[in-house]
Amino acid sequence: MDAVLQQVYDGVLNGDQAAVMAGVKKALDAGFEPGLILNEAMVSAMGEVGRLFEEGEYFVPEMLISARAMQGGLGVLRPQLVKADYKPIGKVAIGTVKGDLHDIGKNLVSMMLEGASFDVVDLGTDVTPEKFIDAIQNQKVNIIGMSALLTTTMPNMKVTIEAIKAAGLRDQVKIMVGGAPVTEQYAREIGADGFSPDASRAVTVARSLVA
Ligand code: B1M
Repeated sequence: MDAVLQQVYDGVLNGDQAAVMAGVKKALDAGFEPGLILNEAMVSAMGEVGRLFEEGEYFVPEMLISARAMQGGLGVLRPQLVKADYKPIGKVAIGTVKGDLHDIGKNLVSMMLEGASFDVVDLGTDVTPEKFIDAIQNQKVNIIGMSALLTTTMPNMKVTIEAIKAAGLRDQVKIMVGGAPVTEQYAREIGADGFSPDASRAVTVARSLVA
């Protein structure tokens, strides 16, 4: 790996936010594509953090400081990922489902959607079905996006869809789901309209949902 990308990778792995932010700036100045910096250096380092956690070498505090370091780098990358010529093609309310605090993937999906000219309402983390319903009723969104990283919070996607149905709003929105444990089959089973395994394909799916 190129030295500057390695600096970003190591910074995420070691939870060194300043090194990640400086490394991302350097990589952008050196002409690296924002998507390449994101995937080769940052997302892959986060995958390694997960592996070290599984092996008992990293614990929650290490995961947390790595996540903060990655968020710092995303802050620097964001303007490059989001296009300037903004003309919304749809409105998406997105959040992590109730009980889930993992927001890095959700933030990436939001950025990519903004970059693809969607208006994005970020509902944040630990979002209750009521909050999603409120967004449909009061923010005129076309798409609800739900993210879950835990097998224990995934079922709250189904709970939210059932609540949207019970509120009589299901035909007013399309529902897109994603997150590491979520699969296409699971998305179908719970009655979602779309699934994406990553942030860039989330844009393709969202486009097809508003087409
Ligand atoms: Co947590 N954590 N964590 N964690 N954490 C995982 C998810 C875990 C797999 C680690 C492991 O054991 N290997 C494991 C889950 C196991 C399971 O359920 N099967 C786990 C656990 C157990 C936990 C706790 C329970 C730990 C504890 O307290 N004992 C706890 C739970 C907290 C909670 O949510 N209630 C916890 C806490 C945390 C931190 C707070 C420390 C931190 C999160 C900080 C933050 O997000 N602000 C954290 C982190 C960093 C991770 C790992 C290491 C990295 C997650 C990440 O950011 N990945 C993770 C291990 C791993 O994933 N390898 C792990 C990078 C991100 C870019 O990928 O989020 O998958 P991802 O998003 C992708 C796609 O999934 C997709 O696009 C994104 C970009 O391409 N996508 C969508 C995501 N949402 C989408 C929505 C869409 C479409 C696509 O449409 C709407």
